[in-house]
Amino acid sequence: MGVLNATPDSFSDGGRFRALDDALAQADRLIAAGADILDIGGESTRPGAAPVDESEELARVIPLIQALRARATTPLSIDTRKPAVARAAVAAGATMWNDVSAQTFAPDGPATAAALGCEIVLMHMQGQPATMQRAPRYDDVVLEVTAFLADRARAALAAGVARDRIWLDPGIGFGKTLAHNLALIAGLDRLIALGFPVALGASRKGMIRAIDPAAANPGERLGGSLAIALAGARAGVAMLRVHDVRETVQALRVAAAIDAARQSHDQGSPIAPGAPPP
Ligand code: HH2
Repeated sequence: MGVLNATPDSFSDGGRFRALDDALAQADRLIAAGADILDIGGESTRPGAAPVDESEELARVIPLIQALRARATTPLSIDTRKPAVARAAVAAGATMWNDVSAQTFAPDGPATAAALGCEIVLMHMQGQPATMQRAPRYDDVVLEVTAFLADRARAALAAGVARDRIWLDPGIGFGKTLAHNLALIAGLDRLIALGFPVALGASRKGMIRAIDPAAANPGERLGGSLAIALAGARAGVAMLRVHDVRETVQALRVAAAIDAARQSHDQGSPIAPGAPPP
């Protein structure tokens, strides 16, 4: 999933793709680089971000979705917490609703998702973007995030969303310390065990700077982003939300080629791995 933010203030690409032509050119680059889906956002949810009102968010994303639909067949996702924005985006051609509030932002979220019939991403966040990084607290972050997402998936199912339309996302950086983020990445198998496809978004995020303080600028976090993408893929994550599509696709292909070589090496070897020596 390639990130395309039509916002003035997103932490990584804020302001770069506000003009329609700039956003379309970036979409072309993401698609050429191998993105399977584009995630269009009109409201930054980075730590400290101020909420955006509905009319402003609609004005940022709907013309872009319409223009993209007219020129490319790549599926489009709308990154929004607001049911009205999701409705307009799906009417304009989006087929996925990516909601960082896991449909808790408005009471009609789950019913709207069911009526739209689109795919939905339910993401975990503790608190709200403006204040979520002040003092995140969990007793057992993996257990709590998994239980919350299981609960939100149940709410979606109860509202009538089809089971095969639901994705889950642990929400890296959304009300979490470095230790929480690392525990969630290390414990992805627990979330995957719920049986829904899992999405992961850690591209260029602050947790990388927390490990490498020299990477003050989000553009300097490619190495860390790739390390997390590979860890996610290895754990069985089905979708990676990234800014650097070409580099991520390349890393995944190289890792897959090594895995394939390991398998054929293990099969061709006269001694099965783990077998006692002759
Ligand atoms: N992260 C961001 C936004 N949307 N959606 C999902 N499903 N998972 C994520 O991890 C996620 C997300 C934040 O990143 P970005 O869009 O690059 O920045 P901003 O929120 O400043 O627009």
